[in-house]
Amino acid sequence: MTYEYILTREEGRVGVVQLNRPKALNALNKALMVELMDAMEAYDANADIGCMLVTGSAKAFAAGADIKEMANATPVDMLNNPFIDQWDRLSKISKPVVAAVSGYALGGGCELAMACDMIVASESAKFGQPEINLGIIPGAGGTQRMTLAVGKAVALDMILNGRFLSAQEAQQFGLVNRVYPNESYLEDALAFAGEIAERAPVALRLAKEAVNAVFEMPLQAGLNHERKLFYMLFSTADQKEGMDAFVNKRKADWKGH
Ligand code: DAK
Repeated sequence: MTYEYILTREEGRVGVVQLNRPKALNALNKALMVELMDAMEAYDANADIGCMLVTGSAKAFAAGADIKEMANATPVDMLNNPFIDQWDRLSKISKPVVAAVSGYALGGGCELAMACDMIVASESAKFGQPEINLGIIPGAGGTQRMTLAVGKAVALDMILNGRFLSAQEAQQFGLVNRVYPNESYLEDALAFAGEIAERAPVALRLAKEAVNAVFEMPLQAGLNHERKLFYMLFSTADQKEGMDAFVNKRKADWKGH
């Protein structure tokens, strides 16, 4: 499959999707978002892929939604815009998704990184929700996910005041999992995603589902849900394989079912 705005490649069991609209700092237009989701859904359905890595360029993960594309929009244009539907597709991806951020992750770019499961960053990464400077507010999860990740004080500083977080600050506040040197961040991110990708696929999928339930359910309902997923894993070959491998002091050979 060839795309106009993204590049895809497989590195072992990692499906890499690289945003590739360098002249516009990877601004997220409608076509790019559709391509991104087509590629991610294809990797989600591919048993040879265990984890996805979404990345941009060294200068920009993504500088936001395409301002030029929406500058003259009416409310009804925005309502009918398939742009937002792509974010719903992203929330249905079942495999783990890591965002590897270098340079700018602003507005919708920051929201895209946060809609992934984990974020790793280069030292030069900058996270921001500067929509206030355009007379709007975040519209793809920024007010919610940023506040859940970093807390109200920092989130409001970013959203009301346009404050950018450095990679180090983002890690300190709990938005980012790892910060890597600029020279090696992509290799380091691939190694990070590669370790996840080698793990038992069904357990990975259910672990992601269980953690995400925290944001949807009261505690007791979440605990009950977790327990059912836990029981379900005892029907998999991989649970038998993982425990047998432990008992017999050998490396597990995951079957994926
Ligand atoms: N959109 C379109 N083009 C962009 C862009 C963007 N977000 N960001 C950069 N570009 C373009 C610039 O216009 C420029 O293009 P040319 O002039 O060369 O044609 C090129 O990329 C290089 O940018 P600069 O010349 O500005 O580069 P600098 O290094 O000087 O500055 C910068 C880099 C990242 C600080 C600056 O470009 C910047 O401030 N960019 C805008 C950042 C921003 O405001 N982002 C938030 C956008 S609003 C929705 C849900 C969510 C959203 C929308 C809808 N729905 C519910 C439907 C999200 C909204 C947003 O993200």
